[in-house]
Amino acid sequence: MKEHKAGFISIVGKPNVGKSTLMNQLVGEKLSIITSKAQTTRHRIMGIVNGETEDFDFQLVYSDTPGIIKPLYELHNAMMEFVHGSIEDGDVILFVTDIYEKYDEEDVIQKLQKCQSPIILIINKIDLSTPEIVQEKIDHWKAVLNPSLILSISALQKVGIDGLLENIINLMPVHPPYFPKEELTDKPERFFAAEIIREKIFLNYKKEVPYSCEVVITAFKESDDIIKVSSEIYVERATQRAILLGHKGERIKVVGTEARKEMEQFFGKKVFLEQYIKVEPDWRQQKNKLERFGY
Ligand code: GDP
Ligand code: K
Ligand code: MG
Repeated sequence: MKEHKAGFISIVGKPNVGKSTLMNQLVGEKLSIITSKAQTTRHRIMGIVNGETEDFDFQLVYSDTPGIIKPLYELHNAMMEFVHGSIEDGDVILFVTDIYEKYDEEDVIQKLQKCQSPIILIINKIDLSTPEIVQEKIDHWKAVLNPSLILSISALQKVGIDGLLENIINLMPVHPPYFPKEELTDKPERFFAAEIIREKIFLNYKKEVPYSCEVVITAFKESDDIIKVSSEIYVERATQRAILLGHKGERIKVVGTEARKEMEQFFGKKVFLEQYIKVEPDWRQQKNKLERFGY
């Protein structure tokens, strides 16, 4: 019998450095939504990978997390709780930075310095950089954090991912699996349906509107050949509802079509999608409303 290794790998870092892109590459599935906007990821999302090497079987449980920010809303406090929980649970921390990152991350560094688990510091987006700049970043991070390992990668172009994977597996403790071997994630299908809609909203609207939206799946009924999904999109103000709808509802229709197509790919089945837009004043500021939305 081979030995079994298993552990939690927490992916943390500032907004937009490529955490979700990296998570999806490591898991081999698009579990986490990706946009060029900061604060797209609001929850801790686990992605589970099972595999084997010559010497042992393994289960890697990755957590993608929201980008580290200074909280402005009650929602942000809940998001940062996911990040702190992740750092505390991680057997290995992947601290993701990119070649643009400004050196103003005191708060994060303090938290990481106290962390007992090994930290792999990742410099992402090297496809947009030069070896000289990458070396500068490596020197900087050695000086301020001195992590167990520094790797430079391009999550988008899959450069350096295999090397990273090898290092992660090496650092995993001997432990039985935490999740059944057929499970891909800790989140239910409804969660992904809502996230897919949220991503399409982020991609189709500018400025504040996507940030004011929350998506709730009110029905998810799967039969042999189709999944019927009903969703409610909450905004904070009637004006945002009008923007979301667009003239004669044309703009939200685009969101619906894009989301339905992606759901069909994700679930491998035809999807019928319903969308309702509702106003829930100041939901981002109110604890009881956030709880209802799962924060
Ligand atoms: P997160 O906020 O840290 O989760 O970052 P995302 O994964 O959402 O990515 C933010 C933006 O950076 C998206 O537009 C990605 O396509 C882009 N991105 C991520 N990784 C890379 C990379 O290696 N190279 C380049 N050029 N862009 C990347
Ligand atoms: K992002
Ligand atoms: Mg993200």
